[in-house]
Amino acid sequence: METRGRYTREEIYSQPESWKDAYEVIITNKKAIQDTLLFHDQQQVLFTGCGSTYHLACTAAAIFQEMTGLEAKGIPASELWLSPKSSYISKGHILLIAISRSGETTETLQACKAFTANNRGSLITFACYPQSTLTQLGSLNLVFPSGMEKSIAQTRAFTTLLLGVVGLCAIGSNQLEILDKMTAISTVGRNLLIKFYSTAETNGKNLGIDQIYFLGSGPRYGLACELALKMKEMSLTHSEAFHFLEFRHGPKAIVNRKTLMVGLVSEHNFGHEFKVLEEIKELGAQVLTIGEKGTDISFNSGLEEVIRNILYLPIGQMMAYERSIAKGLDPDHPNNLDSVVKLSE
Ligand code: F1P
Repeated sequence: METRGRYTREEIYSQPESWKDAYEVIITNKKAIQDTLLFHDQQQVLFTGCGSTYHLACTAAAIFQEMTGLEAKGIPASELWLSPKSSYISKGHILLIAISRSGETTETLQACKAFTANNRGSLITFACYPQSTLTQLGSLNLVFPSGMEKSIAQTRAFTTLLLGVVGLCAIGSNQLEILDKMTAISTVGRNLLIKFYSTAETNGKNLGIDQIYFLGSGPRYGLACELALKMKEMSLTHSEAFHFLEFRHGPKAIVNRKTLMVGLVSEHNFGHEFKVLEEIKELGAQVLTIGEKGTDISFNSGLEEVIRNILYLPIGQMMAYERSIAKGLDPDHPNNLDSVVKLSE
């Protein structure tokens, strides 16, 4: 029995169960979310985090803006902390949503403390660990314990917090029908992991590949960044993320026969996105497509895009896990990393 990566593997496979608990957290806090979001006239909406949770912040901001029509931006917590003038508007009420698995990352805590001390607006926090420092800082603190993890690289935490964010956006935009439909995601996720396990394994174990790129646009750009980070952390592979059409503007030069291109394909820009992938294939790269239908890995979920976005993650995470094992590494213990970055202040 392989013991390397056993926590990561368990965390990846248990995601659909964890999503159910996250949904309950959102339902329990529905009124508090409505009160916090609707009470003020927000002049600026920012999502923040570090590493994985920064990528989540980027996806969250895109979803928030799509659903509410209000401008929103994802920004690393270190920028809010160290470069507040270039991050915040100078006047007006700001909504800051801070996301952290541990609730203990120094930059995130520092950014939130300064935000509150300077009376900049409302702070909502998302974390997985009850009693962590971050959960004491917001006007509303949402805690998702089912996302807690033993391994360093985030997998279950990321998607669990993402589901929480989608719930918050559904409530904030008063699209309560989206909230109702979110209950279907766990079953779809479970079936997806079973059905496409071998595709993830085959692609992950292919050591003939030495560079892996992820393409995603709109809310999927943050997801593409997160999957590239998984590849780096777990499998020490050169990996980057790009917006689909940006890939033609330079990055295309690095494509060769050892390239795997993973496309997080959307439904409404399917045609444009597939053209990019076809060009990359002609250059000799291998291409793997993930999307609702007509792709190598198809969700066939029938769910709204905002809900099914979460489904892009598990297969990419599995690929990183399999590649790590195939390279003789331990996915639970990436090189040079700790699960939380705590800086001496
Ligand atoms: C964020 C984070 C992780 C990363 C690394 C260090 O932590 O950057 O994404 O994998 O292990 O910490 P958190 O603030 O979400 O707990």
